[in-house]
Amino acid sequence: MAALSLRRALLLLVGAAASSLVSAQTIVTGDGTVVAADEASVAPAASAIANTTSAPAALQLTDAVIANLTDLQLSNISLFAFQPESSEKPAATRRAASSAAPPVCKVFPGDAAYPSRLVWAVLDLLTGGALIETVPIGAACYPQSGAYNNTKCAAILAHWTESDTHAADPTSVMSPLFQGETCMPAAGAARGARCTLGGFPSYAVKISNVAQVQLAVNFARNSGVRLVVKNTGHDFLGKSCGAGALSIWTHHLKTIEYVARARTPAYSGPALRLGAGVEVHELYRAADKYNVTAVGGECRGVGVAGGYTAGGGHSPLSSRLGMGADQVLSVDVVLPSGRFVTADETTHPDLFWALRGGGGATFGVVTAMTVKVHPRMAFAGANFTVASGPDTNVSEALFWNATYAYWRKMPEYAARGSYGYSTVFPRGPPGAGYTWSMLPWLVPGMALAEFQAMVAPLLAEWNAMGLAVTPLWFEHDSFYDTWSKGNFPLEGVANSNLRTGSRLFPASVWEDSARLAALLGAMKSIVVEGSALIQYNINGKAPAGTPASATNTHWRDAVWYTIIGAAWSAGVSEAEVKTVNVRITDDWMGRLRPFGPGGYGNEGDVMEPDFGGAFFGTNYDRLLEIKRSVDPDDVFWAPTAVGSDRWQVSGQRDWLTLQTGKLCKRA
Ligand SMILES: Cc1cc2nc3c(=O)[nH]c(=O)nc-3n(C[C@H](O)[C@H](O)[C@H](O)COP(=O)(O)OP(=O)(O)OC[C@H]3O[C@@H](n4cnc5c(N)ncnc54)[C@H](O)[C@@H]3O)c2cc1C
Ligand SMILES: *[C@@H]1O[C@H](CO)[C@@H](O)[C@H](O)[C@H]1NC(C)=O
Ligand SMILES: *[C@@H]1O[C@H](CO)[C@@H](O)[C@H](O)[C@H]1NC(C)=O
Ligand SMILES: *[C@@H]1O[C@H](CO)[C@@H](O)[C@H](O)[C@H]1NC(C)=O
Ligand SMILES: *[C@@H]1O[C@H](CO)[C@@H](O)[C@H](O)[C@H]1NC(C)=O
Ligand SMILES: *[C@@H]1O[C@H](CO)[C@@H](O)[C@H](O)[C@H]1NC(C)=O
Ligand SMILES: *[C@@H]1O[C@H](CO)[C@@H](O)[C@H](O)[C@H]1NC(C)=O
Ligand SMILES: *[C@@H]1O[C@H](CO)[C@@H](O)[C@H](O)[C@H]1NC(C)=O
Ligand SMILES: CC(=O)N[C@H]1CO[C@H](CO)[C@@H](O)[C@@H]1O
Repeated sequence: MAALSLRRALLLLVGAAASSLVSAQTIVTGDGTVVAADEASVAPAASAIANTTSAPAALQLTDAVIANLTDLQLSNISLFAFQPESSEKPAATRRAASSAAPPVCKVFPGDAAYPSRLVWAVLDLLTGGALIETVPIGAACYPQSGAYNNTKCAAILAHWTESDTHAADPTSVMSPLFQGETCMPAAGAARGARCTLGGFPSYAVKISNVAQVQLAVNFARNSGVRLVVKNTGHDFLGKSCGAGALSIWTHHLKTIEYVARARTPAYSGPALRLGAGVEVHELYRAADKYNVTAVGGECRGVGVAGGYTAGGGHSPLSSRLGMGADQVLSVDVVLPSGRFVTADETTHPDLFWALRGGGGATFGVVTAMTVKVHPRMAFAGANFTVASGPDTNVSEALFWNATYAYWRKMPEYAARGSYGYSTVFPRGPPGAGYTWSMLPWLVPGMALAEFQAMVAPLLAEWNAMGLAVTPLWFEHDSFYDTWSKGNFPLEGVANSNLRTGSRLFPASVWEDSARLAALLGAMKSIVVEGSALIQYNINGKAPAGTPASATNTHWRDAVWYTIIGAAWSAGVSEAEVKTVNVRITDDWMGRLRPFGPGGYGNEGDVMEPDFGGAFFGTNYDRLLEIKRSVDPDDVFWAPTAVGSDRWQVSGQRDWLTLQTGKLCKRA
């Protein structure tokens, strides 16, 4: 749509809004004056919000721009206006003022009130040609899709499990389950096979400046169209897709600037200013360039200033330097009203608190943030693999005894600043054994000799059991080398038909040996029944001096963070799919909840029964209050986000919520 010229869009407008336009070439302005409808009269407003990549915040939508458009009496221009000040007042005042019944559902394609193509063309014009009419990533593989391209299909299939493939697409997400898997790429998709949008948004704005975000937010709020924010698409719960929605695609906001001396009431020192689209590998490379250490995830492509920090953000550095959210000094955000503000300790402090851990797609669209960085430091660590099974000399009993020995020491390691990231996978059906891979275990700032001394008692305990493990030790003088030189795995994404859930276990469980034994037994039983286990031995405390944030309170006393999950084969019966899903939420999670009431919302179970308490802890009530105050009408909505329970996606089963239906208020 980028090719739409201003002139053509105007002509389109003329066709639809003849009453305010005398002819194709003129416009009647507010005071009745007839002016030529050409670039000279309309372009100033449009060019004032044209794009830039160098300073995204330099271009903002202002009342003056809207006034210019309004003066021209272009049809539907009110669709792009800010929320009137009166409704920015506290919720109680506003409720009394507006008597009209709120809409029951977000406007959906096919509804009479859904914006016409013409109206979308105006949005495209105003955003400088940034509107994309979306096409499913897999459409290239479907002969009947209108986007068939066998070469492209082969490339998508070859790179399907790489996060870049999905981050680079306007709508693709890495948990395709929630999109409905309605257009999965497949070699030789049968002629006639259907490829539909399913849970993909209908339109996306490819963002390069703040004004475009404001236009999209205003448009969604005024038109009633569902709004989605997509950055990289890593979300585990379907939070970055949604049927019929307009998506704000932040991936291209890539600026990284070094700030030598950032100053806030709580901090004085170096920082990095990050655009919303910056990914973990980009952050780490920049930090290395500036000779500092920055906090990000363990993987390559997660969006640091997007969902990662918004949800708390765990890191290989967390046990020493805190969570991702603990690094934030200020946040630039477009609010649900369309207004652009910077929130920090002193300005908009409630918002600043909420944006650090209170979840993505809830309080607005973050366009940039400033995060503190730390001195370059050395790292020591190790990785190893323990496998049991008929082709090994490790019995299952020995495997579990060795695993228990490690699990028992988690509080001790967490207290020393350890980050232990490992996976336990069943190697096949019962009896095939298990593989436990440490990927890696490290301590920021520790020398190798000290690290080896810390690990030695565990190795000795294993030796006494008859298990010989020879770790691969490593030592690097920077985090970038530690992270990039082969000690971390490249994680595959976009598996089909996969459901996961997560739990955080507090150190207090370890103080009661009977409870600890019960927890370890429960975890073992889940893996024995076929779950994968992704586990992190971590210390989620906030470092001294960190301003209070909305980070899930369950992170703060956690020493063990776990993700469990299972997949099912394509084409199995609905009953079998239900069995797997119910087992995860009710049975497996149910066994773990008594020991760990919290889960990590960024990697949680979309069906978590008390998602507020589990994903936000004791912060939930205050977060809900802030949500209701900045977004009383729920312009922003995402499954399991704060306040999300008053809406639901229609047509869903009670054991799994996908993003494939119309979003409606709960009865
Ligand atoms: C392979 C893999 C590895 C991971 N590793 C880690 C890890 O090491 N540590 C960790 O803590 N987590 C990790 N995660 C989880 C990750 O933190 C979440 O998936 C996170 O939400 C991703 O954010 P995103 O912006 O990249 O993804 P998206 O899916 O694009 O967005 C996630 C959520 O944030 C919202 N959002 C995105 N950008 C913005 C914005 N600018 N303003 C407002 N809302 C926004 C979206 O609407 C959505 O609700 C991992 C996930 C995967 C799949
Ligand atoms: C509004 O329009 C006037 C007249 O064309 C122009 O001079 C001015 O720069 C415009 N203002 C904005 C903010 O676009
Ligand atoms: C937006 O920016 C891109 C990249 O600089 C440029 O190619 C494009 O022409 C710009 N579009 C408009 C409408 O200015
Ligand atoms: C098909 O896809 C390839 C690879 O993305 C691209 O180079 C080519 O231009 C596409 N062909 C057509 C006809 O669009
Ligand atoms: C990088 O940082 C370390 C730790 O602060 C310091 O010792 C070293 O001199 C710095 N190197 C350069 C090239 O500035
Ligand atoms: C340690 O990690 C490296 C890099 O991922 C890998 O090549 C090696 O096989 C691992 N070794 C063990 C013992 O797990
Ligand atoms: C595992 O531990 C149990 C309990 O301590 C012990 O009885 C058993 O002999 C151990 N088995 C192996 C193979 O180490
Ligand atoms: C298993 O075999 C390896 C070498 O193949 C040996 O080092 C180890 O001690 C053996 N372990 C047991 C429990 O027999
Ligand atoms: C929301 C709104 O005002 N939509 C209008 C936009 O303009 C078209 C064409 O005039 C109308 O049909 C819509 O009702």
